[in-house]
Amino acid sequence: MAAKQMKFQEAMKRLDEIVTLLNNNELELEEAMSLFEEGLKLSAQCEKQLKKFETKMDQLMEVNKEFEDYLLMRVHENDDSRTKDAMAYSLMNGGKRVRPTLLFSVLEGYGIDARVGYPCACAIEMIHTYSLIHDDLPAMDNDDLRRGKPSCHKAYDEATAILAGDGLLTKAFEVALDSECSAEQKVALVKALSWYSGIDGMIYGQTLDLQSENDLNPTLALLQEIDHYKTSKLLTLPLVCGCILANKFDDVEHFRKIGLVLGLEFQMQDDILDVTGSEEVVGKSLSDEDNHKVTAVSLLGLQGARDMVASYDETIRKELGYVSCDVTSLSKVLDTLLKRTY
Ligand code: GRG
Repeated sequence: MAAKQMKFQEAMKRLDEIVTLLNNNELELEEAMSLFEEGLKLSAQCEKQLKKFETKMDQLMEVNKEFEDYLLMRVHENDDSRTKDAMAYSLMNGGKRVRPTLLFSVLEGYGIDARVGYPCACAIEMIHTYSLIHDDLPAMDNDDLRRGKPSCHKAYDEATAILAGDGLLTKAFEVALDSECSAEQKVALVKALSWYSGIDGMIYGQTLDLQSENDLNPTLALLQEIDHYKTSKLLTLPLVCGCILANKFDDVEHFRKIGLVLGLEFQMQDDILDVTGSEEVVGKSLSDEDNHKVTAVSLLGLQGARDMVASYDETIRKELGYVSCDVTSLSKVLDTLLKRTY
């Protein structure tokens, strides 16, 4: 393959091979020279690609900073209150902004500026934050910490945390309606926000999760159903909203499939990391296994779970091939999300 046509990862891999071969000192002079030249070309190519990547990252950072300011501005609108402080505390508390990033990359694929997606991405992040605040409450998961900091009801109090969640959920719809698009698109956005996060979406997932708490032997199907609703629905929402904002309703079905599989894969990776991450540190599996928690990995085995991840990957790639936009940026975001090691 000509050096120019190689992808960055392939070029880096080849460079690594060349360095190893050259270090072995077992080559004829002519072969060593030819490899050296190939290495020089590849390293120039990688440097060029890295520069391009840096520029892209700078642009993304700019969007990120601007979006953070947008979130802060929207959450503090109108009169101050203790509830509003609590809303802002949780909204600006170090979330990874996975869902906004998904929305922005879909828009980029359609050639639309990320700013067009700010109101909708803000609305989704508000709904995501409300779900985390309520999930941490004593009546639910009873977590004192969220993202390593006191959870909302610990930083404020339980009643304020309930109101902060309610405030974020309801504000989300007001903010989404500020999207610059047609009335038909706005109706579709509001319907999607409600559908994916509501009682037939994420809330149903939380309901199933609560119901299954005392089930000591949940089936794989049940675990996947919980993930499907609790995780996948809110990861699908930004992809679907991206299509709606781009007025590409024909792509919705494919993005819906991608989002649903993405959530299952995201959770499966989490379960795998829970085992392998611990293994790396102490040489044996801990956490979920030691807590006797049944997970997809304990039901399928590590290899079975990895095979499942590979088949999810395959489905996502296939569906990405059907959508009408450029999926380069979205593919990178998905790779980063799914290949995480933390
Ligand atoms: C209370 C209605 C209600 C729902 C709660 C979101 C949720 C449902 C529970 C939180 C627990 C959990 C592990 C849910 C699965 C979804 C998920 C992976 C949430 C975390 O998303 P990230 O990683 O969070 O994007 P950050 O902190 O980066 O924003």
